[in-house]
Amino acid sequence: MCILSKNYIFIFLFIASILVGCKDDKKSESAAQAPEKIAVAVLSKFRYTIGDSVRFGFTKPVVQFEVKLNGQTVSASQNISDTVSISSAKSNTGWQQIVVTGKGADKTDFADTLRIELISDIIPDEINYTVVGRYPHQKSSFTEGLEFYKGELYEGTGQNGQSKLLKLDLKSGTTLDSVSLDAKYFGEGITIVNDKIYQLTWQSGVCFRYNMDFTLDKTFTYYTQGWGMTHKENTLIMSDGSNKLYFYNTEMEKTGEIEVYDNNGPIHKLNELEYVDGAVFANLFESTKIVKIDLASGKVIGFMKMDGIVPAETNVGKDVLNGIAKQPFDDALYITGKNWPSLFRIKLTGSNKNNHMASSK
Ligand SMILES: [Ca+2]
Repeated sequence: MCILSKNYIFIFLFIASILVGCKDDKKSESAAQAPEKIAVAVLSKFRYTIGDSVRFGFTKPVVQFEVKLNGQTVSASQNISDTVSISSAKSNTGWQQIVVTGKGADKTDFADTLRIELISDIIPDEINYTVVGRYPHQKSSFTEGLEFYKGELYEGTGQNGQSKLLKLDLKSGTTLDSVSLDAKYFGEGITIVNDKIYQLTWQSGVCFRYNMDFTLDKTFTYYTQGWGMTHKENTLIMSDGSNKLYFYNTEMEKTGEIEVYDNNGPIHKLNELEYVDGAVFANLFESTKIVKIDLASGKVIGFMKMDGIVPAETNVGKDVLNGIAKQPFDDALYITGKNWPSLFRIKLTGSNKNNHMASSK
């Protein structure tokens, strides 16, 4: 019995030693077969202002090469110091892919992928405004979304156990209709398209779609966090707390995204949104600033300082500004915040021009 056990132990150790040996063999085999990848095309820096020439060099003599920017072949000029320049003038803001392929003087082919970050070439204008109206806002509402539809005001609110979709009387602030979310959901941005109301949730990845009588029509899922929401025609526009805006069709299938930048870098914490004439107004989380984003390019073209309307009694850092709505027939914006007692009607009164073009960094 004892001898048998010893034999088993011996056999086990023998097999184990073979397995370990095989593993080591594989390791040395794969190390021998995988040559080190040495980049031929290298960037001197990765961040550029749109319009700059993007420059890269070669680490060895090259006899021919081709450059693709986001999959499109672009013309590249090579100067006497062997650096290559391509134009970034037609690109959008954000991260872009450059692929350089070619042949070295040693007759070996190469293919290198480079990554550049393009920041905006526009200095945003400060947009001025005056407060022209003030309405009551329910202090119990932790505002996450605000939108007018066919003359009626709708609000989405957050916090687990307190999240609601509300239809409100603007003048009195009283509730005309409401539906509560299950306590496991933290309600976020809302938008209304073709008589359907969409409501995001923060971290659940679930979007609810309601009929105009507040009955649930459909639920969708998505892969990011849910923050703000608005729409342009039939395209839903969504933020997730980053510097990105995501585009979805009305069945919540993603159709695109843009990265939002000003002339200094990415603009993070995009929160509640409102689409107006080719631009999206977004308030920035934990800030009293609203930025105006050109939807075609991702560039911030203007900003508003909202410090003047933050109610004195708000809980600083928690009861932040988070509600922007535009009445289609009213040349004004309606602004409120989380648990604010008031909803303000403001008129934009022009902007301080900043000569627009930013210099290269
Ligand atoms: Ca809005």
